[in-house]
Amino acid sequence: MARLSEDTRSFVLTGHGGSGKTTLAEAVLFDNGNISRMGRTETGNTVSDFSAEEQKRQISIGASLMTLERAGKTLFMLDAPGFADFTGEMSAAIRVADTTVILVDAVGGVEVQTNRAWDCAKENESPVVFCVSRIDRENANFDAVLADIKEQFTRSALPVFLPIGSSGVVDVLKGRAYVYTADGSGKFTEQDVPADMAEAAAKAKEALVEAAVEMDDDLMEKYLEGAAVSDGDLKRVLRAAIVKRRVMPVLACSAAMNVGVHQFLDFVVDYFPSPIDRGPVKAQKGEETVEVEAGAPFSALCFKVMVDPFVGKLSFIRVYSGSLSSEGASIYNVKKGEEERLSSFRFITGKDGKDVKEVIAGDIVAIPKLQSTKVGHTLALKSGAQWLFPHIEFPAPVYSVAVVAKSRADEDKLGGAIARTLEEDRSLTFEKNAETRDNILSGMGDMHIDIVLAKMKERYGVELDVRTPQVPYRETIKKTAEAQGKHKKQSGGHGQYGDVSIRYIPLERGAGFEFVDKIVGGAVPKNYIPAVEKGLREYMVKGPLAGFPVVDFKAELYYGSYHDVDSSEMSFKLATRLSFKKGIMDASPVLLEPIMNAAVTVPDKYMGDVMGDFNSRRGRIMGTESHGHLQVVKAQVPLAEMFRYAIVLRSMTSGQGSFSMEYSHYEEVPGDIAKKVIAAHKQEEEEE
Ligand SMILES: Nc1nc2c(ncn2[C@@H]2O[C@H](COP(=O)(O)OP(=O)(O)O)[C@@H](O)[C@H]2O)c(=O)[nH]1
Ligand SMILES: [Mg+2]
Repeated sequence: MARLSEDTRSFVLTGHGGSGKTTLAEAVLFDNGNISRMGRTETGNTVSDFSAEEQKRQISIGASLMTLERAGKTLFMLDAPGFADFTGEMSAAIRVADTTVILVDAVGGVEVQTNRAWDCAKENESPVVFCVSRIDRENANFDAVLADIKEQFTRSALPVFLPIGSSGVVDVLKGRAYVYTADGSGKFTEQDVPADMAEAAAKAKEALVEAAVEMDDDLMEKYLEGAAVSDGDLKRVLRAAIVKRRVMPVLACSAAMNVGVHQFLDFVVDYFPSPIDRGPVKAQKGEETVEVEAGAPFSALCFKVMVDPFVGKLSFIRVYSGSLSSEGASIYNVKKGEEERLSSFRFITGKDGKDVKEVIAGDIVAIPKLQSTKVGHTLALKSGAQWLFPHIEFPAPVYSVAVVAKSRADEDKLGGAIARTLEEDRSLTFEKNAETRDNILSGMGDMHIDIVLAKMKERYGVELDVRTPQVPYRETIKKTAEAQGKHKKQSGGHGQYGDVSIRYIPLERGAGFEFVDKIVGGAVPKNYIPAVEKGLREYMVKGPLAGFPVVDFKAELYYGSYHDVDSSEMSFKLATRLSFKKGIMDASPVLLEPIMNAAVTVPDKYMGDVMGDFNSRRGRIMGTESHGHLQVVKAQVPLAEMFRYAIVLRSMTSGQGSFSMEYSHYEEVPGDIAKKVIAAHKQEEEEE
């Protein structure tokens, strides 16, 4: 029987690292009968954390997909990583799933990554379901966490499950209790709500009814007149309220003890929106914004690419409209305007896949061996839809290292290995810095970079050494100076003669370089003037102060002399060099360094530490903002002080801080520090 979009449910498990997402995914698979025993993150045998690096580090690194059948529905469950280093994987998964489940630890409450997941769901207008997790832990406090969620995020967070200690949950909608055996088998009995919870359960249901009836005027009127709301009506309006983010249900579970997971799954089936409930998706057709309905011709978005050493490349797509059979021989990449051979569609569960003949709107599947399709590309049929879904944005990297191949053999393999790694990991960038000549690998943190390097070694046999990148310092001048340069050589035969006088004038920051010809009366013949300018452009790449590019100055060529026979372009270039060196050194040269805009998000209690630390890094605090009990500190800080900041921030805040950073401008390096940089550079030159 053909599947229907109404019967698909896609959701992503998000939350802070360690809140129990991967364990919940495992329990879901176990309770649904997909696996016969539950793996654990610690023992590296969960379905979701299947890569070698995930098993070694006992954390999720990539968003993994699991597909299951439940009560006639097809469920696509994504397990997103919770560490800040892998935020990009999380945001791509939130983008394509129809519901965002945010796990909040029953002891820890709202943490930094919880906040990120919330922000990202909001940006994507994604329905949100909270799940208070690990309720079996000592000091677990459902009420306190609920209050925290309400205060930090939204008053629309309304409990649907109430934990019965750590032994079960009350479903307040059904008015029933589900009490589990203590052996972790997931066996439970349905019971009456315990007497001491009856009042709380009734109140919670009342709050849900009150919020949900607002979705239907007639129903609300009846309700206000005192009529009871039928179960059928309540389900309908509550579903509508969830899609519209008017109600954000709060569930509870202990995945490790397998408590409440059956009820979680039932709630997914009954209340999570289908793609039809979510409604049309915005796309761009030429200049025009269009709304893509599920019934429109086939279209899909690639949100993840994974290179499996055995299977090869897998492109993960979310289908937004229409349907497509794998018997159609090709698929069309709208972004690139290229057709690709379509081999098969695969339903994915962890590292395993199963071929499916047809995909429909709402499906999340993988396609093996697509060549040119990258993350963010829209797929369709050549004869069909020609719109583009908005590109998937990834956060800008905040941690950089310079990499050097260990051997010649490593160097030869580097290019190919990097290209393949970049394709899989959109939070990673690789570029050669034109000024420092460093090969810079940038990512979201030191853990991210470590993992990338480990993968490159394991998969492609490429070993790289890592260094702190060099700061791309620059040089400039602070006052005007004039300098003559005279090059004269009489060593038998043809002589050499060039003579220029140049004025060096400071320009404002960011102005670059300007050359002005002020020669009158042919003191320097017209045909030699280009050689002077060319010489300046060549020499300014390596300034006389410390060998860094000289910027933001004007050079006025105002006088000179020549020799009828001995002058040449080369002589004038050499004369220019003499003038340049002397002129720049006489014009109060200074070093400039790149200044970054940094924004750090931390819980209140770390704010003082963060600000103090910025002071010790020559930072300037530009302002602070508060979001609940999180504070955002904005500062301008020299790049030279920020290379290891990701590590510093983590240890300063026990992993609860996150930050972003972008280039702002160049500024003068303070004298004492400049002296050190210049001395270090001189020493390097002597050693060479
Ligand atoms: N006490 C308790 N521990 C749990 C529970 N779920 C997961 N854990 C443990 O918490 C740690 C992190 O779990 P994991 O599922 O990897 O968290 P994730 O980072 O959110 O995917 C692991 O040591 C799990 O065994 C739970 O329900 N109760
Ligand atoms: Mg995990």
